[in-house]
Amino acid sequence: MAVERTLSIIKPDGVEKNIIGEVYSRFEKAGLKVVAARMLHLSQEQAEGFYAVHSERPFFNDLVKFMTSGPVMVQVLEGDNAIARNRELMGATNPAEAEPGTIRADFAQTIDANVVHGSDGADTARTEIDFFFKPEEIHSR
Ligand code: RTP
Ligand code: MG
Repeated sequence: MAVERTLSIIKPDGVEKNIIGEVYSRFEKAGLKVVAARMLHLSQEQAEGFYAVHSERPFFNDLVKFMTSGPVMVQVLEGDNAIARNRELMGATNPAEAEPGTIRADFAQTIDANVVHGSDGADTARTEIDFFFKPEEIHSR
């Protein structure tokens, strides 16, 4: 298995629910290491830029509004198969369809407020990590 890096965000609802530690614990138990992290409140420009791929989708404005509604916790996860492993931990986008025991099934209420983001492939992982972190801010170990 290849060691990969992926970008994870604990969205404003996750920070508000005070479950940063709970989510980090799930990463750690799954063998993923937090190798970079920062809390920030996204500006409208940052949220629009980060989700530019969705700019033509009907939910884009709601998504940007939600992602700028409070602080988020952004982290780079590293480990074997990190991209897919993180997506497994997150569960389906719509919490109503997420497998029991996943982060979204356990903590999310709606498809908009679904607690976490995770890169969906190798190319997006690279782009999304570069969006938030300089190489010297990432601490592999
Ligand atoms: P994410 O990017 O946040 O990790 O989630 P995802 O890959 O599972 O879902 P994606 O298709 O990339 O959509 C990004 C976020 O937009 C919101 N969304 N709303 N109302 C809707 O139909 C709808 N579809 C997507 C979700 O909050 C989703 O996480
Ligand atoms: Mg996505």
